[in-house]
Amino acid sequence: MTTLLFVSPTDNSEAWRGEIAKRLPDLEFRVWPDAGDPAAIDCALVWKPPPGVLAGLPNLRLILSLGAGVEPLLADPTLPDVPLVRMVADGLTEDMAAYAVLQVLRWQRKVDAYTEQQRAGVWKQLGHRPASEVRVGILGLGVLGEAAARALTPLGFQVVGWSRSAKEIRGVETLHGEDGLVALAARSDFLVCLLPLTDQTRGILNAKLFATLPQGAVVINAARGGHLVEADLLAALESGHLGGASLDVFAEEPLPSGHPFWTHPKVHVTPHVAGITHPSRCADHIADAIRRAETGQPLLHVVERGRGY
Ligand code: NDP
Ligand code: OXD
Repeated sequence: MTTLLFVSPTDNSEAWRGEIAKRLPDLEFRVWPDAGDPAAIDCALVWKPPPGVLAGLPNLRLILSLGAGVEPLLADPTLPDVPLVRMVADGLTEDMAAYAVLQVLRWQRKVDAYTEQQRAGVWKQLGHRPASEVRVGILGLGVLGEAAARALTPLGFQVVGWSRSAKEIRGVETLHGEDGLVALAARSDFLVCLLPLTDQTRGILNAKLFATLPQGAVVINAARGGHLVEADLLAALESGHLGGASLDVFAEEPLPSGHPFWTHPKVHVTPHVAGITHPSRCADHIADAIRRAETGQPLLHVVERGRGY
């Protein structure tokens, strides 16, 4: 029988307790810091645990991440060397695909401009480019990037995606490698970032990449704040080269008050909600991983620590 320690400063432990109990009634669910005997704990379900907490569990054999992105965990040098399974669940994937569609449509269909017109009582058609003439580039073709691509193609958008290894996705042009990145940027009216944050991807949304984007392009970052060089984005918006940005993630979260993004007329801010780990929609994934660990079956979605995702 598994004894699980839940460690998260932000997630609702009682909601998770309830959803996991429905699936694994025999599991013992403890919530940090009330860990009881640390030697009894064999599994941890975590989001941004304080560094060192997991190292204090001598019999830990499985770490389950409440997030899809695991770079905060990998940043802890004391993280125990046991399998680390990241969050891959339909609920989260659907949420992220919907966010990508929402943000592309809000700019393409001029939602903000029409909202302003409504407030002013103005009836004026602004026109828009048909989806078939709009090119969307997606950085990262993993679980979330592929789902975003699959959600955008039926709407008629021309979708091109970029990954580390070569990929084939029906209806989507796929590129990889350095050259692939430049080719993708050159033909992205919208650039959607869904990469993991690693040493290779940190700061990838920078002045050099922005210069390659077509005039008026919009940057959508739903991955991590560390991907974006904020000053470069502000400069590209000020110069008029970029047409706007939708940002869900930031170098510092919560976004500090007074930060220029809060009031920038071309920046749309959301508070890290693009893909939410709803307990009711994501507990199946957690229960499946625990059952696999208990019965010695191969684990799915294990992080490759060497590559950082
Ligand atoms: P995956 O691991 O499934 O996919 C990552 C993709 O990025 C893969 O296609 C991978 O290529 C590609 N990639 C990684 N490194 C490189 C590189 N150096 N060059 C080119 N491509 C690269 O991750 P997910 O899709 O599940 O999640 C992506 C990220 O989204 C998470 O890491 C997290 O940071 C963020 N996220 C944000 C949320 C929010 O609410 N804002 C919610 C959930 C996640 P390959 O396929 O070749 O390995
Ligand atoms: C995640 C996130 O990585 O919520 O899942 O950002």
